[in-house]
Amino acid sequence: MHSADLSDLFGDNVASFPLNPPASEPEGNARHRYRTVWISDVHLGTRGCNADLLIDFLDHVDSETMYLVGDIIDGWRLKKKFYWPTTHNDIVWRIMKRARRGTRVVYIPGNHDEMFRQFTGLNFGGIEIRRAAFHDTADGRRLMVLHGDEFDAVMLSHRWLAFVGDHAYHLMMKCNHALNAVRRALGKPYWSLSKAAKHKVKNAVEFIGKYEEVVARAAGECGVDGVVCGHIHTAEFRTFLHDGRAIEYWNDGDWVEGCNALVEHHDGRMEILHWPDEIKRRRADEAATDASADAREAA
Ligand SMILES: [Mn+2]
Repeated sequence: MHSADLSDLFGDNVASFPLNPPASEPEGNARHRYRTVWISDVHLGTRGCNADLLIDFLDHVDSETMYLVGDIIDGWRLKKKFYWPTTHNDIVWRIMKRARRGTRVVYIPGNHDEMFRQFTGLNFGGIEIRRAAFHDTADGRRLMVLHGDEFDAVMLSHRWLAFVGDHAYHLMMKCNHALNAVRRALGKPYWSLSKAAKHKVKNAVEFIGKYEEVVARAAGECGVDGVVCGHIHTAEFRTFLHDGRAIEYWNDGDWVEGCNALVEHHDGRMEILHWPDEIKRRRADEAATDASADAREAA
């Protein structure tokens, strides 16, 4: 019975689940400690997940509270094709260890990991599973935390446009040239694919703007000061005026393309981290320290 449930979730590939113990966390790493960390849209179980960058993030950052704001595991994709490298195990392991070390970990499943929503209210290995949460910042703001697919029904008319990314746009621009060579050979007039694409990208930008407003207004209606969500893979901070009150909209981005996290400092100040930039800064600092040590040695 149990194995039937599992194969329903993972197809016929349960046997390929890695059984070797996860690589241990580097010891003595001084983690920068924040009051709160939010991450979402990790999409474990897909090739798109930037597991190495997320492991680096987890090895350098710690917090009193950590919110996992949905689409952490991609159950949709796993059902179709089993993909679970050891690095994805390492991430789950690190988060479990974090909970055991005393970080309050709140997991709010999204639409890609909605199978965990049935466990709302339960705790697994110290990880609280919630449908949504309220977070009080150090300076007394109350924020609503949810994944954000709750608004898909409202946004349905242009939902698909969210997936038209920059990359797809550039690819289309390239295709345009080839397409028109063929059209020319067939004696057909020039047709601008890129113009059509540009229109779609413009719509995607409009979609994101509209989504942010819809979510912020819903938070305003709930009487809170702001909202933290994920879902659309676009890290952003904006404020919207709703009934004369400023409502904060925070999106913590994703670990597929952006590799972003949202953090709250101990004074309540919040910041969106773009992790590749943080790594670049760290490397530069390390190089500077090495250089000054070399200079001292040479002197
Ligand atoms: Mn989602």
